[in-house]
Amino acid sequence: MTALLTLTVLVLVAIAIWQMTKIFELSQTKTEDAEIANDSDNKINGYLLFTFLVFIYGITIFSFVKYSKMLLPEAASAHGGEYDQLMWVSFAIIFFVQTITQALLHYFGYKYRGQKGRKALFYADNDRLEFIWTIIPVVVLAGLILWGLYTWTNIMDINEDDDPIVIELYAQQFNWTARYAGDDNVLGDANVRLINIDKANVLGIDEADPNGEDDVIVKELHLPVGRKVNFKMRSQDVLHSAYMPHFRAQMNCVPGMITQFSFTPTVTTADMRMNPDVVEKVKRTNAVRAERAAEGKPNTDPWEFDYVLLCNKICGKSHYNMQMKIVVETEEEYNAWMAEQSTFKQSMTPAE
Ligand SMILES: [Cu+2]
Repeated sequence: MTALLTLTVLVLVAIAIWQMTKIFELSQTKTEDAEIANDSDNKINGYLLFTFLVFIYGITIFSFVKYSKMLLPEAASAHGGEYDQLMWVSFAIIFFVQTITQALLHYFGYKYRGQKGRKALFYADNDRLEFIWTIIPVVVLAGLILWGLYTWTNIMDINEDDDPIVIELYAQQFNWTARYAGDDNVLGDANVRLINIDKANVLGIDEADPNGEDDVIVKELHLPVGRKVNFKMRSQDVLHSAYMPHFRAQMNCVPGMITQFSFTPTVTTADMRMNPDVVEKVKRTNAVRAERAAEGKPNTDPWEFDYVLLCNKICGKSHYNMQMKIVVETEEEYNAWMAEQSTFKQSMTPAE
């Protein structure tokens, strides 16, 4: 807020100075037409172009150095590598083209600046040049788009092969609930109209549907490593988006319909905690928290890395904190955890 105020004041002062300069100029008797740029004006603007070029290159390098550590660690899902590769190749191409075209743009702006006596050359067209600068983007973009489509089709191919676990992710303002399909691996029918808080039926599971009896409702998502998961998303109220950044997964949750996403987690939480990038990040975060603790501020407990499910649609005032912990573990740990959970039938409060 202080920064915004300072900025506003600075802008207002700049406008005031500019206006005063104009008044001063108007009050002077004109010796020459000051509104027409002369050679020295053009030269100054030409050099300013170079200064701006140095600025954008500088800020690019600065951002790379300073903010690269903010990027996500290696992907923790089977499809994540392919997804990252596509993104990095796109980045590299954009970066390469941007660097060269900006230099050319600013250099020519300087080289052909206005000069007394210089006349613009009328140059209709050059077929060869036109061909080159059309065909190169066509080939590169076609390649990227085809590769992207191929990757997209691979990632979005949701099927029942390889015995996936079926899990529902239920979104509401402002929390997540997960529902496992249970022993039969079939989710019971559900509808928001069937929600019955008195009977602890928070997800509106159809009590008459036998498939729902063994469903398991939880507030922490556990996934066995290496096993494919088919997620079915629902929303109770508004648009939400189930975002699992470490698995490179995101799918909108739309009221009134079921959306799907499928992936196979490949790295357990325990292994990801040993990833060098994650170790670094935890260290940095905890250093900040230790500082806050020293100043007597709240929220200073040391942080331990965990996968998270976040909401990625601005769905209301507590959107920022709409999250659920995800634990990726071995098959044995997962089975042991699942054995402790109670089914929908067991957890339902009998009607009085
Ligand atoms: Cu949300």
